[in-house]
Amino acid sequence: MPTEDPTRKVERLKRVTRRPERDLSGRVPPGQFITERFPVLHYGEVPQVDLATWDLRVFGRVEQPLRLTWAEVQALPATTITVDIHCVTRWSKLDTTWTGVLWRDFLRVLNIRPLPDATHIMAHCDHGYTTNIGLDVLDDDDTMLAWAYDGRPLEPEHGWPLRLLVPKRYFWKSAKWLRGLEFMAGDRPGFWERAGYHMEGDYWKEQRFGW
Ligand SMILES: Nc1nc2c(c(=O)[nH]1)N[C@H]1C(S)=C(S)[C@@H](COP(=O)(O)O)O[C@H]1N2
Ligand SMILES: [Mo]
Repeated sequence: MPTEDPTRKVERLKRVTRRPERDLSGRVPPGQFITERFPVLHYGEVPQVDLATWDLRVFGRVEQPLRLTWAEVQALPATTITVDIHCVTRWSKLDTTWTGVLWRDFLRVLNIRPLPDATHIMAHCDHGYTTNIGLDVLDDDDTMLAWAYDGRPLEPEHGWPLRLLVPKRYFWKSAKWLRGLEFMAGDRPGFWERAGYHMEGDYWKEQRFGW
């Protein structure tokens, strides 16, 4: 048996043992596994979109309803962020990079003022998909209306031309093919929430189902 001094051996092992490329501690919520792929998940068909007639409506409990064209959305201030995403079907993808307009910039630049009784939004999408999100959740520095992934326009199946990105919630809240933001007085279930998914969807609390 070679007789390497134990302390020296540990020091040598420390030098030759590769550190993990990224620190995963505190990043993978309970019951999730990491994938390098980018799964595509949605209900129904990928919509056919014509940017010439596309619009985004802001309505409900706001002082001034709005209708934005694609050109007007593109003129909004752009930010690029890198976040982890977590799907309720248990895949997580780390370090995904998105470009779009931050929620806070969206409200500020367009001077969107929710009425005092507004507490939640319903995101409305092409083909009728909906999901509900609290204004307190949206009021964060990583929520956005995203139009690019990895520096390129969204793929049609990932929500082109515009999707919501709500990184602090399970990914079903990140509505693809976004067409409307309805400000609501109180909460109301969206598409999956009506089917039994949780109203909040906080993955650190494993809020998968509403039972
Ligand atoms: N319009 C719309 N948005 C949607 C969905 C959908 O069915 N329709 N599915 C949600 C679900 S359940 C997930 S997990 C993510 C998947 O996004 P991805 O296909 O880009 O991975 O989109 C969410 N946004
Ligand atoms: Mo999902």
